[in-house]
This record gives sequence, structure tokens and C-alpha cells, in this order.
Amino acid sequence: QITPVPEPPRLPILGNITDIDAENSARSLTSLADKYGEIYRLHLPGTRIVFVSSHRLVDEVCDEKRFKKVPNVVLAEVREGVHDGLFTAKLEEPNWGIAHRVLMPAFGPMGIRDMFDEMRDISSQLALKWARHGPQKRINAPDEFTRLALDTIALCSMGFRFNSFYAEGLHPFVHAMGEFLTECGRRSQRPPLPSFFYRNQDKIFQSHISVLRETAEAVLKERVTDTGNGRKDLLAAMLKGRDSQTGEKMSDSSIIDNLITFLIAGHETTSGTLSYAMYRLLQNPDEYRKVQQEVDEVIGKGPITVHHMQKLPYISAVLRETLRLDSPIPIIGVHTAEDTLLAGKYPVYKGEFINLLLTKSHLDPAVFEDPLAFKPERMLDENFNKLPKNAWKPFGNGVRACIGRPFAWQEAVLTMAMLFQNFNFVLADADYKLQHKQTLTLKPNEFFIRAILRDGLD
Ligand code: MNH
Repeated sequence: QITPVPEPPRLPILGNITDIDAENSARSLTSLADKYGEIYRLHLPGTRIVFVSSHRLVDEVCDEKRFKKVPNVVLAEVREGVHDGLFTAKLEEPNWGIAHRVLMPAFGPMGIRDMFDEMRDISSQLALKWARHGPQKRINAPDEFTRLALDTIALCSMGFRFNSFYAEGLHPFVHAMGEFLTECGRRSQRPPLPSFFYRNQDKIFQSHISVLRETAEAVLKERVTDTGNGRKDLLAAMLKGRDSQTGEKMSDSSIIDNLITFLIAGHETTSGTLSYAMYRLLQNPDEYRKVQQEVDEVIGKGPITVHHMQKLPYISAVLRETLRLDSPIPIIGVHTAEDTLLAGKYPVYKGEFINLLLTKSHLDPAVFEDPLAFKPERMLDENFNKLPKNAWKPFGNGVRACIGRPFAWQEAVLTMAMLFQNFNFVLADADYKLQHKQTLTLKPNEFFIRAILRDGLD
């Protein structure tokens, strides 16, 4: 029979806004799921959002015929900077289809393999830096992985070197991007006051956007004038490619939107994944040993090549299990096209937003035995391929799933292999308890390690 969706009590104008911790909304939303169950609804100024958190409801909502991705409240703010770039576009916006079709081949297996040498260039910089630090240095793992991921995506996508491992401070672009994303989060949770109240913040926000766009535009201009440049990267694909469906080329402003999109989408997520993987392995010595064993058996002490990437199933399983327990993008959002019933009984209405809480659905005991335990074995291909549909969604859903997944995977496997080939790791603070820092994505907060060179690898 019809069951109304549970709704936590709310205030007259602010609705449920006070139920959400501005610094860590993912945690608040997860706790509400603990309290209200597999589905609940919040009222926020101007919108209502339904949250689903069991595997069966997430599975239902992944049906793209009934539910389609819409930019959620935070992504709506990110659109101020990157408009209808791939990540933030609405499905019906023509630029999404054009960019998607132009870029898919470049993100395919061949395109990604061609990027291996540049990825290894950056991973080696990280390993070299940690080797020089020596075993006593406290390494802020998420910061270092952010440098790695940012330098990797910038080099591989557009031939641009941030040189984050050499620079003292952050590149102005990196600073502007961080501030921009943080402010997007804040803007999405603003109490509905008149706009003059936010005049100062808005001016700073716009100035950060200008830094982002001017940097990307400079890279684009340089490429267009440097005709002798034979690079085959994502920028080249966007400049040369024609949409197979419309015959159209991408406009300059759409290319700029997507260059910035790659840098945003491609660095925090991969950095969070590597940080959480390192954390999990330091908590689980048996699994740590299996990673090291795999690297020693498959690669040994020699150089890592692109051919090794398919031969490290245990590392892949570790990364999958890491993403199950901690997805850097903990929530994805869709939109209801018609009034409908979820699970045949919960009414949701046309135009409502539905958020998929991966932080909960990835821990559904109906799918995962002992759901809080870190067990990479359950993610080895033979088991992974048997998981129920939509049980593991860290890369999103359907046509709007992550276009950068093969890119991120190669980068993460390579980096794990290189690090475990060369170092042993320990927590810098033996009693470290996992805390999360939320920006656009989640990563471990205040997570420090030490890296000790392994014997005989000089
Ligand atoms: Mn990625 C979409 C997760 C790495 C570029 N990415 C998504 C979505 C998730 C996601 C989830 C869907 C979001 C939504 O439904 O609103 N992405 C990840 C994770 C990693 C990752 C967990 C690393 C691990 N992503 C990358 C990398 C790049 C990238 C690296 C760039 C090279 N991602 C994108 C783009 C989209 C996207 C672009 C939007 C695709 C589309 O909607 O067409």
C-alpha cells in the first residue's frame, strides 16, 4: 500500500537547511538515512530532495528511462564557471552530446594507453620526491596525491605542466579552483537573503572564475598558434574532432568549459581514491602484504610498463573495494520526469530531485556481507562481475557515468604499483582515526604517512 516518504521535521522558511552541516553535508545526509531509513525527503529553500540509500531503491532510480541526471544544487553553482561542460550539462543541452561524442574515442583504451608515458613521468616525480624526503618526513598524503592527479590530468589532457612537485606555493589556477569549488558548496547552502548581502563573496567568486577561464584560454590559444605541435591529447581531439551526428565542431568556449571540467573532475576524485586506498591498506596489514607481493611478482624491480597494467588484479580489487567504502563522489542526483512510485509504494512527484546516497547503498547488507569490512577479494573479477546490477556506482550511472574512468584507473593502478614497488609505508600518527574533508568531493583529512625506501632498490 501507499507509504508516504518520511520527512524530518522542518522550520517554516529554512525548511531542513539546519539539518545539514555546511562543512560536511555528506555526513549529515548519511546520518539522516541511519535515522529515517532507505528513503526520506528534505525541504530546502526552493527545492525538495528525496534521498534513497538502499541498493534496491538505488537500482530502481538508475533506470534512465524513468530518471535522468540533473546537475544537483552544488553542480548548479559550478555551472557559473563551466556552463554546459560535460559534467555540469543537462542531458538535453546540445553541447553535452557534441562533447560526449567528440571525446569518447579519446578516452577509449587506445587513447588512454598513449598517455601512459606521461602518467609515469608524473608518478615518478612523486616517488622521487618521497625518496628524497627520507623516512622521517610527515607526508600529507591527500595533498601529495592531489598534486599528482592535477599534474597528470593537465599534462595528459592539454600538455600543460603545473609542476606542482617543484613549486613552492600553489599555481594561481589551483588556488582559484580550490576557492571556486569551496564557494560553490557554500552558495548552494545559502540562506535565501537578498543578493546584496553576498556582494563581496560574489565578486571574489567571479574573480576566481576569471583566473580559471583565462588560464584555459591561454593554453588553447598557444595550441592553435603552435601548428608544429603534434600532440595527440584531449585538447587536440576537441580542436580537430567533428561530432559524428551533427558534423559540428566544438566552439572555443565549449573547449574551455571542458578543459576546466577535466581539471576539476579529474584531480580530486583520483586523489581521494589513492588517499583512501593508502589508508585502508595501512589499516589492513594482510591486504597490504598482498599488494606488495603482487607488485614484486608481476613487476619485480624493473621499470613499470603499460603491459603491466592488465596484470595487477589485486591492486584493481583494492581500488574497487576502497571506492565501495569511500566514494570521493558520495552522492549522485537525478530528476523525476513523472509522478511515480518507488518500490511500488513511495510516491515521488514530477520534477522532484532524487539523490542516490552511495555512502549507504555501498554498505547495504542485502548485497555485501560484513559491509564495513575491507575485503578486496570480493572485488576480484570473478566476484565483481557477479555483483547485482548497480550495487557499485562510484563512477555514476549510464550515459552520464564518468568518461574519465579508464584514465583514472590507469593512473591509480600505476601509482599504487610504483609506490609499493619502491616504499614501505607507515602512519605518521599511529592512532590516526579516519576523518573526511568535504569540498566538491570527499577525501581523508589530516592524513599523514611516512614513506621508507625498500631495501635493495637503489
Ligand atoms: Mn569522473 C562524471 C566519479 C575520475 C571526468 N565522475 C563522473 C561521475 C562520477 C565520477 C560519480 C558522475 C557524476 C554525476 O552523476 O553527477 N571520476 C569519478 C571518480 C574518479 C573520476 C570516482 C576517480 C577515481 N573523472 C575522473 C577523471 C576525469 C573525469 C580522471 C577526467 C579525465 N567524470 C568526468 C567527466 C564526467 C564525470 C567529464 C561527466 C561525464 C558526463 O556527464 O558526460
